[in-house]
Amino acid sequence: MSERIDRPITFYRLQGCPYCERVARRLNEYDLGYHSRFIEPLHSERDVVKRVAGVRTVPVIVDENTGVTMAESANIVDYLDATYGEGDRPDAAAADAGGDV
Ligand SMILES: N[C@@H](CCC(=O)N[C@@H](CS)C(=O)NCC(=O)O)C(=O)O
Repeated sequence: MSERIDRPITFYRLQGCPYCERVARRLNEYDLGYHSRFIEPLHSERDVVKRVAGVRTVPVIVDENTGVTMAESANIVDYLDATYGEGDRPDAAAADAGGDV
């Protein structure tokens, strides 16, 4: 796992979801450890994200390092940039090595 953070980020996502992929790319770019939680495709059965974040959409992240729970891919990407970015973003190509822990 990445040593950038003490606790892996929990990442609620859905297979094939482009918004989730956007967040995954950024997590990988910053070499942040995370656990993926793939949720139920059926909207009505997405109780876990509803409970955690108050929404039934994904992506959602829970970052216990900062106490942040967040939905909406654009907000999550902004949050990751602001919290873990160090000026210029690392080359996306170099980031594909990261991933689930
Ligand atoms: N604006 C949201 C859109 C997310 C979104 O539409 N996610 C889809 C999966 S790809 C979803 O959860 N759809 C269920 C719904 O809209 O209730 C974002 O950028 O995160």
